[in-house]
Amino acid sequence: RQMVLELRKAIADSQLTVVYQPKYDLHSLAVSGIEVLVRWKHATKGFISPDVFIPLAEDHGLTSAISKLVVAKAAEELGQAGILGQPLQHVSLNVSAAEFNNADEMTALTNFIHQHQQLSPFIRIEITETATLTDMRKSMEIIANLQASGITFSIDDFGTGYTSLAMLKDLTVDEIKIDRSFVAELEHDARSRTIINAIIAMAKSFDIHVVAEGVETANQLNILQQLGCHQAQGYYLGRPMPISELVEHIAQDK
Ligand code: G
Ligand code: G
Ligand code: MN
Ligand code: NA
Repeated sequence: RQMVLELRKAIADSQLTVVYQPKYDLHSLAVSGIEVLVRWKHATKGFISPDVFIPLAEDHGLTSAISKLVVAKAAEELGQAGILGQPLQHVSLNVSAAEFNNADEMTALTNFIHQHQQLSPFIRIEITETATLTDMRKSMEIIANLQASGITFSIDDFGTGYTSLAMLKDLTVDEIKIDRSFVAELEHDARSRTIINAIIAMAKSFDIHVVAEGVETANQLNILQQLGCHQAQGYYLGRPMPISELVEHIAQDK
């Protein structure tokens, strides 16, 4: 409807911008990665959440255009800021299920990423756990193609689906992000702590990097550190922010 037209126009006119949420290394307590998150700055409605417009984009075949815009914007801003590699080791992008399950679109995205040579070595792609479910064999192939080109792969919202364990068995993932619902209960619920502990132990034995998402308190951070989690992300550590704030945020680490 009206909103789809506006979204198409927003894509064409570059009304979409990106923000960056820091990911902290729990050993050094310094920023070691970021997640890139898209924002729609609407002329009259203010910022529209991706929770609203990504599903719309999925329904109208606009996700690959959005991904390209996000990559181009991140390449420009991060390149100019001079923080790629030092300190950023990973730049994570969210790719939606509709795009991930389309092999041609993933090939196009991979090629587009590699056109940005400063950025491409750091790119990590996040897929929500449920997005990989539709066809496990196809997912394996798509992930293998990404990895062959040097792009690493992460499972977002890990633990929320019904196939978490099957995924660890069959997919060669580089990273998992423990869903924030487990992190939220960490302090008061021994069972959540036990689950996180088990996820970390299992991931480590597969040589998979573990990130905890949704860290909102110092206490959660402490517990995650004690459990040996590699990296953490959340409002306590840093909200999604524009590039200028990210640069300041990183400078304050030192
Ligand atoms: O950043 P925020 O909390 O508003 O994100 C809401 C949802 O939108 C999250 O599930 C997030 O993964 C998703 N999202 C954010 N940026 C992008 C993007 O560039 N592409 C896709 N496909 N999803 C995104
Ligand atoms: O689904 P995904 O993990 O990609 O969603 C990313 C979004 O999660 C971020 O853009 C941000 O809006 C939200 N987020 C990040 N940190 C926190 C947090 O500590 N608490 C909550 N409730 N949401 C967070
Ligand atoms: Mn994510
Ligand atoms: Na997530």
